[in-house]
Parts: sequence; C-alpha cells; structure tokens
Amino acid sequence: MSDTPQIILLMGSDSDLPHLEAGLALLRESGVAFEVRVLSAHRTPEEVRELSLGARGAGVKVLIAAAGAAAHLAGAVAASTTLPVIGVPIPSSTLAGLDALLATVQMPGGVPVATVGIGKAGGVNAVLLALSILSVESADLARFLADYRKKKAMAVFEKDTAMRRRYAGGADGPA
Ligand code: RP5
Repeated sequence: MSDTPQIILLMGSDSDLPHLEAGLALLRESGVAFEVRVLSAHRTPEEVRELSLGARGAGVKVLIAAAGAAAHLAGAVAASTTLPVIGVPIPSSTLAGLDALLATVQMPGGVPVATVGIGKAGGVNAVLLALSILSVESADLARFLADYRKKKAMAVFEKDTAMRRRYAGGADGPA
C-alpha cells in the first residue's frame, strides 16, 4: 500500500492517547498508511487550520479528530476541509465526556462531523468508520473489515458457550 497517509488521527493532547490506543492498534493492523498528530483547536489553532487546508492536496482521505472537554478540534478541522471528518469525544474532564460529545456532535448545518461514542469504543469505531470509507475503493480493506466482524462474533459465541456451561442446570445447577 502507499506510504502517503490515507488517514490522519489528531488528538487535542497527548493525555487523550490512552483512549485511542485500541483504535490505533487496529489501524496498524489494517496496513493503511496513517499519521498521528497532537494539535489543539485552542492552543495551536493555526496549525490545525494549516493541516486541514492541506490534507486533501496531500492525498489524505479521512481525518479523525479526538478531543476532550470543550472539544472543538473536529469542528475546527471540518471548517477547513471537505474531506470526511470523524470526531471522537474524549472523557478527560469532570463531565466525563458529555461535554466533549455535545461540543463535537452539535455542528451547525453545512459543516459535518461524523461523531462516534465517548472514549475507547468511540476511538475504535472512528477507525472502523474511516476504514469503511476507504473500503469503498479497496477490496482488501473490505475483507479486513469482514474478518474483524467475524472475530467479534466468534468472541461472543465463546462467551455464550462459557456462560451456558456456567449456568447449566439452571436452578438445580452448582452455585
Ligand atoms: C482537550 O483538553 C484535550 O483534547 C484534552 O482532552 C483536554 C485536556 O488537555 P491537557 O490539559 O491534558 O493537555 O483540548
């Protein structure tokens, strides 16, 4: 695959990383070229704008922007590009991510941000959504995503088997 980053994942602070590591591991596994940046809508607004303005010309296909608290990063990115932008609300403040969710999802009409759930599951889903977008033109990625779903289903079947064994016999079974 090409070395040009297809996906850029931005986070507002390196303190957001623990919530994004599972998604980043998945991104690595996918084999898609990506770049990870720490840029802040409030602390480094010029750099956010510069990156967003140049992304399409640089061959980037999807941007993921993760931020907590007054999370304006995804919106600030979307303001300067028409590429797909996926926002991940990070639970980094005393409001546990509800603040970031509302700040990320409530974009004014005309400037879309596809917002996923708060925290780690959101980080994973943001990566899966970005890969889904790329899979429109990649049979390899479509296969990768189908395999991922199969593995998730297998994990549920294993848990189901374990649970049925544990409670086999119902009311008459072992405590
Ligand atoms: C947000 O403020 C960041 O995305 C982070 O979630 C939060 C706190 O940042 P730090 O003070 O830890 O750098 O912009």
